[in-house]
Amino acid sequence: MSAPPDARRREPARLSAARLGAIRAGVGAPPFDPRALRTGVVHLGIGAFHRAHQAVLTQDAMAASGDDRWGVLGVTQRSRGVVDQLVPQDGLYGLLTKGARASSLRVVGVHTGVAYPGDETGRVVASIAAPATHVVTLTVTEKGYRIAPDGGLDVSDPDVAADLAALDAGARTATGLPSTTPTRPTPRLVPGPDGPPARTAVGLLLRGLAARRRADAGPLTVVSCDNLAGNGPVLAALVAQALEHARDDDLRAWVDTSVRFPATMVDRIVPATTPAHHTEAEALLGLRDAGLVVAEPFTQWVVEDAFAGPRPPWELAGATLVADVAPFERAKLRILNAVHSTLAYRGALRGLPTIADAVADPDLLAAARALVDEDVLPTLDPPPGVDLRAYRDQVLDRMANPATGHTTRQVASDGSAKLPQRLLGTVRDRLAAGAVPHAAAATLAAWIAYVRTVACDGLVLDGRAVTLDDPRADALAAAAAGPVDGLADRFLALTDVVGDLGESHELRDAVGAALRDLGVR
Ligand code: CS2
Repeated sequence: MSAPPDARRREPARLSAARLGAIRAGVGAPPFDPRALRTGVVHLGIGAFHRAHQAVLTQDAMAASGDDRWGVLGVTQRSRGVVDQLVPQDGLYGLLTKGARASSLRVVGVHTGVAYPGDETGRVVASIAAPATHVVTLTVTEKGYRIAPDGGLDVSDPDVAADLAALDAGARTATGLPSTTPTRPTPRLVPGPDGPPARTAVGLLLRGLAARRRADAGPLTVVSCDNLAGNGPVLAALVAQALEHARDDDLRAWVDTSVRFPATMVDRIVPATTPAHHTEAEALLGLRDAGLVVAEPFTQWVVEDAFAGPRPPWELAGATLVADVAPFERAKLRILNAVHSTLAYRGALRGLPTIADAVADPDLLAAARALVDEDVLPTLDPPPGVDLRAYRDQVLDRMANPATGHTTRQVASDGSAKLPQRLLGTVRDRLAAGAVPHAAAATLAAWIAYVRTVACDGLVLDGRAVTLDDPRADALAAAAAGPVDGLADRFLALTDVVGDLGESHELRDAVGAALRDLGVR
């Protein structure tokens, strides 16, 4: 005889709008009815970082202002996974904040929908083109921009090529003839909501912008929230390049006058959500939550005050609107993100699973401080009101928080896309100033040693094998293999990662020496 249902351990019900009333006391519930929100923002890249950062500030801004126009259509370009997590929950999810001493949970409810363009490009394009939408935000990670070695759009990337080929398909549909006759630069029709799925963020944006212009839906602001140096201008240039392919002067002119791409600096440490986080959050919430995200308490958003039209009042939620983001962004990338990478590679090489473990290792802490003090600080102008040494200490303190469980393997991923943004500018500036950047070279060496260890010897952290998680994994593994003599040179010959830095024999020597110091053989 089977046990009566009540005697079995029952799974808690799943978080959803209908169960908002069941959220336990002590857990922050959305301070408004999420079902009543209107959509004013489209966000590309609805991963954990967005959910723990811009989404929270948007919720707080709406709560503080009573302005309910800023619900967010979240778009996931990588897989349908987030759709399956969030749609059954009506877009609701928990944010578990892990301070060094205390945790807290709140429920975020700003997403009016979640879409995967593989299935629903049309819905996303139509939403970007809707008059009520005024802002598109992006967190697609460094590699999501598909930047070529020359800084432009990587047209050799198959997904970029597919998105550009969709323009040709559009032209054929429009005229009944192929548009490839070289002597006749007819505009290519950018496909509308009915076109094939867009595969890249820039491809999707191009489609959305063209549809918005066709719909005469008014100006739009596109806000990159990724860790790219000059993220706004970089994205503007990539879109401009995609527009060249469309050969549509009217569209180009409209984008020039009606679309703005402000720069931003975003900051919050968001570790991957683990089963232990789910257990902890479920005990607090009393509901199952497949969309849970985790973050440290600190959060910061500095946004260039250059919008084409209305925007959420993010300053009411703690965002700082400034005329020039560059000094903030540069300091954050060169200090926080570069220190993170140093600790991740060196920590992983010592078998340390978390960033907090790495900060607690006196040698690694010294290496992180040396990087900042010797090589980074001489390249920075302090942002207004910021003491960069105090900022360095605050950053190290945040990283020492053991409660987040932020792993070295997570930060170590995608080095070939991250290091050009966070480290190589420092190297370039130091070399230009006639200095040999030994500490920055040591970080490059730690990356190379990490790649070699993972690709050639195998590395196990916390009982799990590490894989080489990088868009250029094959090229990196090829450079890592072979004799240790010439290892630095082989990596510094990867011009699509390091540009022309390999021409500096001082740098090659410094990286070679640092590899020897790390005991690479
Ligand atoms: C980290 C960042 O994974 C990484 O590369 O350096 O995600 C970092 O945690 C954030 O930029 C903090 O704002």
